[in-house]
Amino acid sequence: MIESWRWYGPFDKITLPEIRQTGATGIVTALHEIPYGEVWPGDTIAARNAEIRGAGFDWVVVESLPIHERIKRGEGDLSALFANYRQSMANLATNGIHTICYNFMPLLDWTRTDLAAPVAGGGTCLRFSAPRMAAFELHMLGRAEAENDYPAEVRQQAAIWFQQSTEADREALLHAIMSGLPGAYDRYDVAGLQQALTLYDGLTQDDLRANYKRFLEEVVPTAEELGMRLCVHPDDPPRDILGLPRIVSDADDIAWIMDAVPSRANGLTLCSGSLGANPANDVPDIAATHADRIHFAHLRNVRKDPDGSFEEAAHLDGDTDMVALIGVLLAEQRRRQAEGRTDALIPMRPDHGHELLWDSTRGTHPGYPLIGRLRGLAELRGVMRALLHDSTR
Ligand code: DNO
Repeated sequence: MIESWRWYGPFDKITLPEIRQTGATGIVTALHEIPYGEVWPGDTIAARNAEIRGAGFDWVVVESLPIHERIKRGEGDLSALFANYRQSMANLATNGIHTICYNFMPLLDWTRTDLAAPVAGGGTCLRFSAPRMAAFELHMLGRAEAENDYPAEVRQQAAIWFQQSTEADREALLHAIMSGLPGAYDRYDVAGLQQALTLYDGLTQDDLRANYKRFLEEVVPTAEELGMRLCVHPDDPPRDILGLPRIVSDADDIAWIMDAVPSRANGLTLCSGSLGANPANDVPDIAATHADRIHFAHLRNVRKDPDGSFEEAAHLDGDTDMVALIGVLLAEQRRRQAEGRTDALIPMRPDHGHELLWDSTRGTHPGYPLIGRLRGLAELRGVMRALLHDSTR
């Protein structure tokens, strides 16, 4: 697999020379500064690519070329947005970049309720607490329908948390939830979020699926012509949230997407952490089912609680059998190599990591510290090397 590392570009607190020391060879990044829906200009892509290559890496995956919210809502004349997406793809292909990760979550990207939950032995991790999320939805946002989304015990704990919470606790909860909003510029307060949610009123899962299929039909033929691989990132967490429908959460959802436009260019980012947060998901099994459509892997682990809460475990701990999963991905690579494919190697990155040692002094993006991810990469590398070694004996 191609060992890669997510770099947020020139504003990332972690520099490319530092990333070199992790042993990663691929960079995963995006032109984060370009507003959603606008074309990524060829010369801007070329300049970023030159910076990455100059530091000794390949830009192996774009994460993400984001999809404008109007496409997700199916709102108005979308032809210019589709054309812009295709143009960005063409500009990337011209620069030799052929793999694009994106998601189809309405409004939100990833969601956590705690950005620095303590880990036994020291360090911190990202955590999703169902009671805190329920407290936010029911008591801070005032979304009455959320009553139906949480079991009675969770609602009860939510009420207790809210009653005991201080202003600062509630601020921290809002901050944690808002940290997962995709755009660097969209950060809502409670009133702003209520307002933003009204744009999605009445949007059902079926509507979202129809809008998604339309997007795929608009862009996948171009991806095929350009020799590109699109790979959707699963929902995180894999469940409806804030009353917003989600359609990339489980095995059935992924089967639907793969069938909606049956082309290799319509592929999957196998994110073991996102899928692993749903107890119904057998991640190695999902990977095996869709192996030939996996173009990128996010490897991380979660430990789940019965109430729907989960936290990010160390990469080889937690509920997902990481060794089995890597075994599936390596078998798929061997299959591709046997076909003589030049794109046989699947880029992987250690997804997220605990904040360890002096990580907390660096002010990096939540989930993206240097030492925690370096530990994750080193552990995953060990598994990959051991399995590869076994398969060649
Ligand atoms: C979080 C990431 C996601 C991912 C996007 C892909 O850490 O895995 O933000 O990049 O959902 O579009």
